[in-house]
Amino acid sequence: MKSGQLGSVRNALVASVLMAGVVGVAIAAPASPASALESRCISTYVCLFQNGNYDGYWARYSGNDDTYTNNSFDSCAFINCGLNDSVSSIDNDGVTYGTRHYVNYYGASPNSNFYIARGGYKASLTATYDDDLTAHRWG
Ligand SMILES: [Ca+2]
Ligand SMILES: [Ca+2]
Repeated sequence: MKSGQLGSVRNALVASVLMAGVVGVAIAAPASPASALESRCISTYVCLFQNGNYDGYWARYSGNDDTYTNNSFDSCAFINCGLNDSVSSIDNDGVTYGTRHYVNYYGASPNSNFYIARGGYKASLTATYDDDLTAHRWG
């Protein structure tokens, strides 16, 4: 093999390694909420956000809430922004339990719900849950 050929093989190899690196970054980027949340969602809390991608007003809970009726997001409590039927993303920073999130008040039947394991998060919610959550429980 001449040196020119070796050079182009090497260049092709470098290009494919760079491509692999770009793909790897593209896959990893959108998932983790850690950097955006660190100042708001802290260990042992579940954090509820008004908008997708952990944006907008937020509320954090260390306990259960069986109905969000009349609740406001923590970050705007004095201007009375409703928490009920407004949550669009969630970060569970629990260290022991996950949380179950309900469309209606806890105890209603039927009541669509989903579970987020401890340390889990959802940057967006499906249409069934987006802007419809009314309660959550740990466990
Ligand atoms: Ca929302
Ligand atoms: Ca609801």
